[in-house]
Amino acid sequence: MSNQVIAVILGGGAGTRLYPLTASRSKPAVPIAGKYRLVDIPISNCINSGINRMFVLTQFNSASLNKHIKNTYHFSIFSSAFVDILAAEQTPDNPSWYQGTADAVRKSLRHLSQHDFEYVLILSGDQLYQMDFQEMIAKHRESGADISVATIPVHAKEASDFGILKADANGAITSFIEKPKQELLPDWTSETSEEMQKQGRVYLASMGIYIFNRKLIFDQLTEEHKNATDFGKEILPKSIGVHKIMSYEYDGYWTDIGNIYSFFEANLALTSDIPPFNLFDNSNAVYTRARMLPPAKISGTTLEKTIIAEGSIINASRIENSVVGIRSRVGHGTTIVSSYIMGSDYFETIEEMQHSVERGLPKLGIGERCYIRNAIVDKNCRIGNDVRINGSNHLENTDHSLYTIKDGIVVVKKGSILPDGFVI
Ligand code: ADQ
Ligand code: ADP
Repeated sequence: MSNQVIAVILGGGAGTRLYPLTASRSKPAVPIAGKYRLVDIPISNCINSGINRMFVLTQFNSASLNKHIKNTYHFSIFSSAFVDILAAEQTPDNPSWYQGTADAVRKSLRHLSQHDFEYVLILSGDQLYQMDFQEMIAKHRESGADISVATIPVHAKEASDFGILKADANGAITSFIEKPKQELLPDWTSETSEEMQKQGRVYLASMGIYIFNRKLIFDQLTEEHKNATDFGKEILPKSIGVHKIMSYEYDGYWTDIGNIYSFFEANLALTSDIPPFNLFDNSNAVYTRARMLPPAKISGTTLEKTIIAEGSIINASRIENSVVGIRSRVGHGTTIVSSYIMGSDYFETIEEMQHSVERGLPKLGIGERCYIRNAIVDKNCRIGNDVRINGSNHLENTDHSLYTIKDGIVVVKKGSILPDGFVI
């Protein structure tokens, strides 16, 4: 079945919701879980589902994304597999960036048309989940659908963030509204399973995962809705009653990680005893670049519910409920609580460290006697000694040259230098 499906991964719009993590890289390249990048999630799901032809659509083409894809996804020359990045590009007839999800797919049609496939699987690039797409494709085919939408029951408090739909007893979608206002919600409840009802999850949300039949995607984007820019706002609601559009209900773990708060929560959730997203699953491996890093070295540190990635050198006093990424260096006496430290892209040599110290520059990594709580520290930061970062809801949202505060989470920008004694 794999050669009947081609996947299109939507790698991000303007990227403002994950700012400042997207200030100097495209969204698919944002590092997660200490050693992966966002784009590894949908790509791994595709590979584990036997789908091995993928386009990643991105608004701008960062060096880190290119390098990551090029160095990670190597396929045999005897297979048709590929992961290709399509960055929004100006051509004589397309002077602009992707205007939205449908517009992004429209501009990729000329690349898609060169391949053999029956179905196109459209995926978001900012979700954490492990899903077997073959089951969804089989249902799509069995039901004779033109379009299938993966759906999941959600609570009232999240329902306004999603496309919400209603389906009949056979799963055919009968109505759809993109991000309904809270006051409209009473009209949009569904008869979800008993278990879901018990949890208060009575709204059927679109997961932003779609299957379209080949002919239909071309027809819709070039003729029927040739000016539509979004799937959720335009294409899906307008397809109801015109095409057969089915709901594929999913009941596994799935979370949107499109903003700083949800990104932070999803990373920290990986540290619980049995995390809902399982990195330790043989049959659902998450792929990433093989970096040949040395094992982590830890001394004198109390670790509680913490992930430490390869290449790290940790001398901290205590690290709790945190994710510590590749090549992190943390000095003596430091405490880190509920934080995501992304790590570094390179090691500093002993000479470079001495040179930094002589120039009064903090060494790469986190210094001594620091206290860091509720923070995301982006890659390649130099945090001096006795620095205090204490994220909390009392802090106002701000954007400083070295850090941004969003929803009480302090995000230290990539490559920032925080001098000794700095306090946030
Ligand atoms: P959102 O995620 O809010 O809702 P959107 O911002 O359109 O919708 O993003 C969908 C995906 O496409 C994201 O991965 C995003 O990064 C990417 N994307 C957005 N604009 C893009 C562009 N111009 N070029 C390339 N990629 C782009 C959607 C649906 C809802 C559904 C939720 C589920 O519209 O109906 O409930 O996803 O998360
Ligand atoms: P990001 O992971 O933040 O998206 P990139 O992958 O674009 O960043 O950039 C990281 C790359 O930059 C790494 O491959 C690393 O080799 C290189 N790099 C950056 N700074 C240095 C440095 N001082 N010495 C060696 N390599 C560096």
